[in-house]
Amino acid sequence: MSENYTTTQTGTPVGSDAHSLTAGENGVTALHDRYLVEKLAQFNRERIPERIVHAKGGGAFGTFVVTGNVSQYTKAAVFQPGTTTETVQRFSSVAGEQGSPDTWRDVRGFSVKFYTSEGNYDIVGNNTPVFFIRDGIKFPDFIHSQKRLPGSGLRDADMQWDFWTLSPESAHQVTYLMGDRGIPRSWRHMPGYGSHTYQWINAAGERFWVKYHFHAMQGNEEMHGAEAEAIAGADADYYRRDLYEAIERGEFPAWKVSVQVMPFEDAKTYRFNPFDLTKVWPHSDYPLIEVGVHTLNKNPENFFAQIEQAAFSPANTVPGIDISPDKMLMARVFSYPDAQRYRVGTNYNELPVNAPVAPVHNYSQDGAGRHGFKAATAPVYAPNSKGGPVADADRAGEGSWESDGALVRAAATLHAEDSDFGQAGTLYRDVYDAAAKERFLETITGAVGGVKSAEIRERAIQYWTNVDATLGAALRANLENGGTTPDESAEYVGVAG
Ligand code: HDE
Repeated sequence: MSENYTTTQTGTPVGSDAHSLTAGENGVTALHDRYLVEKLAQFNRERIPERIVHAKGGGAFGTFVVTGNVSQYTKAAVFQPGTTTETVQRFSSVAGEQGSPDTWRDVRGFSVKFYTSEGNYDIVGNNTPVFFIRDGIKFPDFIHSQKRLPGSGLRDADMQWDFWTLSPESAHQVTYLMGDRGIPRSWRHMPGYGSHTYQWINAAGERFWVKYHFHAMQGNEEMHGAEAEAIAGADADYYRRDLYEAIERGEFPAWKVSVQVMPFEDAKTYRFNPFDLTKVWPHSDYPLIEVGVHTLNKNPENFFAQIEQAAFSPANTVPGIDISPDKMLMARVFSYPDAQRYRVGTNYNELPVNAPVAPVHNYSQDGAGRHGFKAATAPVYAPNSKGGPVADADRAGEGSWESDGALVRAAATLHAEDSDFGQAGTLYRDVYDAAAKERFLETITGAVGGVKSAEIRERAIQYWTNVDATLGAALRANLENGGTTPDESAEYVGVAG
C-alpha cells in the first residue's frame, strides 16, 4: 500500500480524487460526500483580500550584513558591527491590481523585514526617496485618483491630473514617476529608500534623524516606453520571474545600505522641512554613511504563505530606532497593522513569515487563528505578582521629540527653501541628462495628452511650467502641435457632477 495517499484536511484517507459519491454511477450526488464538499469549500476560500495598494509584487529571503560602524548613532542590535540578520523582502507596484503587468509605469515598493534579535524591524519604502503627498489624510483620495472611475471602472487621466495639479506637493514625486525611474529594468536593477526621516537613538540616549538608501550593487537600469509596453503584453510577471530565476541561478542581487544622518538639533533650522516626505536632503548637506549590505539569496517555497501573507509595517521598530514627526509616517504606523489584521487576520504575526526570532512576551491572547500560547500558570494580566513579563523602558529604547501647541489642522511651517516645485526642478534640470529629458518630455506629452478637460490640461501645463519653464513651454508646443486638443464636451465633472 503506497504511503503517498490523498487525505482530507483532517488527515483521513479519501476514496477518489476523480469521482463524487453518487447513488449509482448516474445517480444524484450525496451531500455527505465530505471530501467533495471540503474540496470545493476550501477552493472558494483560497483568496484573501489583495493589498489595497501594492497588490502586485514578489519577493525573496535574504541576509543583511553590517559592514560599516554606525554604533555612535544607534544602539539597534541589527546595525552593530559584525551583526548578520536574516530578512525577507517584497517588491511591488503601487496602483496595479494583482495580475497587472509588472512593467507598467509606476513607483515600486521596496520593503525589507529584518528578523532582529530585538524584534522585527521593517523598512517599508519605495524605489523613490520622496512621495506624492505630505499628509496621510490625503492618501485614500490620492489612491482613488490613480485607480478607477466609479462608473466605468476604467483608469482616467483627467482624475490623475486633476488630483496632481490641485496637489502641487506631488510635483517632485511625479517628476520621478514620469522619468526613467518610472520603469526599472527589473527589481534587481533599482534603488530603494526608506523615504521618510526616522529617528536613531544611541546607547547614551542621544537622538539623530536618518534617511535610508539602498543602492543596487548590480547597477540601476531602466527600460523605456515601447519595450516596457511590449513586455507588459507578453509577460505580466516579468519582474517576478526575473527575480526568481536570478536567485535560482545563484545570481544573488545585493544592495549597499547607507544612511544620511542629521544631528537632532539641525531639524529646527534646516533649509528644508526635514520631516516633509516630498523633500530630499541633498547629499552635500548630509553625506551617505555606509551601514551594510543586503543580499537576496533564497526564493520563497510557497508564494502565498510567504509573500502574499507577508506583513511589512513602519510600526515594526526596534530599540534604538523610532519614527519621526513626519505626518505620513505617523499615519502609516496605524494603517499597516490595521490593513494586515483585515487582510491576513488578527494573529498575522504568528505566521512563520511574520514571526520574530526574538521571544514574544506579552498578555495578548486568543483571537482567530491563534495557535501559540503560554503555560497554563502564566498570568494573563499586568501588573501581577505571578512573575509575568514587566515593561522595561531602558530595554525598549524608544525615541521621542518635543511636541507642543494647540491641536490644529494646518500645513507644517515652511522652512527657508521649502517649495512644492524647487526640488522637482532640480531633479529635472540637474539630474536628468539630455536624453532623459527628451524621454521625460515624450512621456508627459503622452500622459497630459490623454487629459480630456481643457481646464485640467491647462493646469497640467502650468504645473510643469512651475517645475521648469522651458519644459512647460515645450509641453505646450507638443500638445498644440501634436494635434491632441482637449475635448471640451468631455469636461470631467467628477462623480457628483
Ligand atoms: Fe503604503 N500602504 N501607505 N506607502 N505601502 C500599504 O499596507 C499607506 C506610503 C508601501 O509589500 C498597505 O499591508 C498609507 C508611503 C509599500 O506588503 C496600506 C499611506 C510609502 C507597501 C498602506 C501610505 C508606502 C504599502 C496596503 C499614507 C513609501 C507594500 C497593504 C500615510 C515610503 C508593503 C498593507 C508590502 C502597503 C497604507 C503611503 C509604501 C493600505 C495610509 C509614503 C511598499 O496599509
